[in-house]
Amino acid sequence: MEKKNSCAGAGFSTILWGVLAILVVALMGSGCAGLMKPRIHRVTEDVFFVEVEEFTLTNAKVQELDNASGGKVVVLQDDTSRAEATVQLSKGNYQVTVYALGPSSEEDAFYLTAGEQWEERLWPTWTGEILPAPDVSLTQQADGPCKIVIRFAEPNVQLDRVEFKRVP
Ligand SMILES: [Ca+2]
Repeated sequence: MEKKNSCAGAGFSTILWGVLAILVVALMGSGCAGLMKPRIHRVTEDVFFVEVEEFTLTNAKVQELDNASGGKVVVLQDDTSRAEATVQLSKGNYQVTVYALGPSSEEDAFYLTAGEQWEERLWPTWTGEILPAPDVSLTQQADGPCKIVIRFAEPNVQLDRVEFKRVP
């Protein structure tokens, strides 16, 4: 009887550890879980883009803009604002480019984190029209999801799309 009891005890704790392990994995994965997976718009074999308006948005406003890709842009409202998404990437090297409109030089900066890279403060090359910000290099170690986060730096920046270009 005692042996049986200890066996049953072991079985129960195994189940408990199993449940704990599942919880831990779920928590670790929650960095990407639940984020929007925007549609991939392929331009060439090595280039595609995603619309920022299809990201998971926190304290951000979607606006219509005629010459924007998809006819829409996202404006982050304040320093709590962010636009986040998970993009499925094949293993390899990429240049990530955010296209945005900054109305003025005091209203054009944002922060970008692409995958495991450091967060970078970026702004489009000129004001008043939708233009690319400088490329950020990204290495995807294995086929799988890559998290993209754009954070508020300055007001009224109109974020249009994020382009991925495969590079050697
Ligand atoms: Ca757009």
